[in-house]
Amino acid sequence: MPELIHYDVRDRVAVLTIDNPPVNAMGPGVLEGIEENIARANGDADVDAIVLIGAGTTFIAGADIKIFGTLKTREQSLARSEATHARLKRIEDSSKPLIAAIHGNALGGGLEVAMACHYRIIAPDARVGQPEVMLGIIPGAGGTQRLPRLCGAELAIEMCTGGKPVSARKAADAGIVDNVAGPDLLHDAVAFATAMAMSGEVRKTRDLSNKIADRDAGVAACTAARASLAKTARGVKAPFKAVDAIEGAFTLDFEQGSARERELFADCVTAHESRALVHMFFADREAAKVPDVPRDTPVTKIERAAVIGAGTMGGGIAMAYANAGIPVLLKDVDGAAVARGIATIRKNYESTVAKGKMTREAMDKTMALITPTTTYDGFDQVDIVVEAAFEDMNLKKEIFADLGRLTKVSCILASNTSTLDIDEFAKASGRPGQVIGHHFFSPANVMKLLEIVRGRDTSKEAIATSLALAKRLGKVGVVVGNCFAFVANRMLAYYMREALLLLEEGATVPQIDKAMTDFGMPVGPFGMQDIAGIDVGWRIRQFLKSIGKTRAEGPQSEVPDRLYEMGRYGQKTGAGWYKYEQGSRERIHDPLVDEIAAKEAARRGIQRRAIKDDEIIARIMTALANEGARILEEGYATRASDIDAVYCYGFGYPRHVGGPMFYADSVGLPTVLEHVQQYRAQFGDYWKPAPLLEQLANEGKTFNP
Ligand code: 3H9
Repeated sequence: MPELIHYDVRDRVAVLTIDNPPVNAMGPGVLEGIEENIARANGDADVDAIVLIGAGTTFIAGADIKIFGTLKTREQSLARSEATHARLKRIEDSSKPLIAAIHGNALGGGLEVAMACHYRIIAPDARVGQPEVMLGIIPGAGGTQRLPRLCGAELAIEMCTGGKPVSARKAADAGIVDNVAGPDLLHDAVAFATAMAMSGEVRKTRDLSNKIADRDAGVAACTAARASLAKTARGVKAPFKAVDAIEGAFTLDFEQGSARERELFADCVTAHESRALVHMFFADREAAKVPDVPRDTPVTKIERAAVIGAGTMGGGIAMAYANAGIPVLLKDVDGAAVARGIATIRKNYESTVAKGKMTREAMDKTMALITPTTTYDGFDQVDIVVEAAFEDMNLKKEIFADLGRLTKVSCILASNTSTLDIDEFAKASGRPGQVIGHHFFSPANVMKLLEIVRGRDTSKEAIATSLALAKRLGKVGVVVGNCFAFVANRMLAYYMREALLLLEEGATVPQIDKAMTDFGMPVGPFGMQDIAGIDVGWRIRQFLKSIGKTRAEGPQSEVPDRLYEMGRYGQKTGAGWYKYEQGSRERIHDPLVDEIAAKEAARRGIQRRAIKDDEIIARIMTALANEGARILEEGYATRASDIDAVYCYGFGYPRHVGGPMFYADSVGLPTVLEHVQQYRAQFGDYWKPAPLLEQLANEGKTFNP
């Protein structure tokens, strides 16, 4: 087994270097090794003080997240947390001064180890945080007790409930760390350790009382935090548990507070919320791995980009590039179209500035990266072009033929199409290896999903470059195959089909939307269409009709067509699935829509009935899982967790539920299969079970291994 902790002595300071690539997570042997080496240093006559530092790019990224999957029971979780608490206490009991030297990240258990050291010094660009809530848990190694003792209630609550790391400067100002180092962290840490050895001072965080002295203020901060979380943390429990644990720092002594933290930690680890969020943590990272595209595949460096089409999507894509600091040409057919696009972009940035989320200076700098144009001048210099023109095959073929001639050979030619076959324009470009789908989601500068569509001839380099670029743009890139509507919209079609059929069968628009928002979706299917525009959906249906396709198998509800014919396009026309008062986005139930649905139901011979919320969730989720299974067996997604990532980041499916495939796994595939069979008997053959679903259910397996 490789040595996880290296022991060196420099100027009578023992330097313990944690070496567990890639992020020094606290896997088996790490914490044990730290403890053993601290004991060694304490017994080493040539050592006066100890520095704990990480090898590679980071200090410690926390507990090894894979371990949580092995904790099957509350007792096992409790035992794990107890063992870690005891070990950190022994570490804190070092009689020689112990200094954590933090670079990169000290996250979760990593910060908890650092806080069990007597002092902390940090590199200027490093960050510290307690991101456990992102995994559905709370700090389980004393973080909720030591952090408030260093920085007080407010920041401890913010860090443990929000999960966002804080900068070195903020950590120093708040008292979480003692010193910000210069460019040579180890040098400064050794000097700091020497000074501490001379003073002979050993300061244990658990003995500090200054920042927790005001019990009433601490309790009041926790009460206020719970009230605020009740509005913002819908459907999740971990942030509330974190507050409960932090309150213990103010109302209990260290031992009792720690015991309470362990109990709350154990409650969280085995809950569905944590299982789902841990699944999503790995889903995000697995998505970047494409079996036949090795990690060392060469990538094109993207230094300049161009976007064709300055409409809503093109403008958003240009913003995504500019936000990542990449200069981008924004081309449209005439000056007026480009000017409109630029005006919209400016308006978007202005509103970010008005909300205080961006400075005007940063806005001006970012806007300056976007160059409007109506010609192909400069396209020979760019490393990538993203085409976001109208969904018209002939137009796209022309554009790709132009791009094939005008851009440099290494330039990636991406299309933001959501419905067309990218192999067609790949052919037209004459450079099919460079052509790839980059399907952004609206608003493209905000939504985190980038569906990377692999065509028949797309090169491995183009795929690897797209994945690296997605990360740079702050997106989760998921590589999918070139099937009709790709993965995200293909799944969405089944989600919408069921919502519309449920409406015809007797559920109401607000009922279906509420069932889905209670489930965790940010907005229900009808509210979402009112935002996107019912006219947009109508145009897509007309286009599909023209190429002889439908969005999803099964009956096609015509209720949306009736709304379109009435000019009810959604929020923008003051009416759609809901009514809206002038200038307001508040959704008001419109009985007229129920009447239209009832008429359509009568026309199709459907007997209307009262529908329970449970049926709404089960029907919609079963439709998603069954279609997901088809996508998997047809090979258009690499793994089930890729589909989970697509649905979470494309449409806001709740991460704490884990994505539609993970949800199906947690319901149990035999139950999902039973639902499909029952619906088939009740509604017709369009509810055919996907063979993969049948196979896995019969074998007692799950979509996600
Ligand atoms: C915790 O600490 C609980 C405690 O309170 C105590 C309980 C008793 N474990 O993200 P990247 C892998 S909970 C295992 O692409 P980056 C990751 O899967 C933990 N593996 O790199 C990937 O593997 P692969 C609290 C981990 O540079 C590789 O490392 N801590 C862990 O973009 C590279 O990761 C957190 O939640 C881990 N802890 O970002 C921090 N972390 O290459 C989680 C990473 O095979 N980590 N991996 O796909 C992060 O936020 C980011 O990884 C970090 C680096 C910012 C550190």
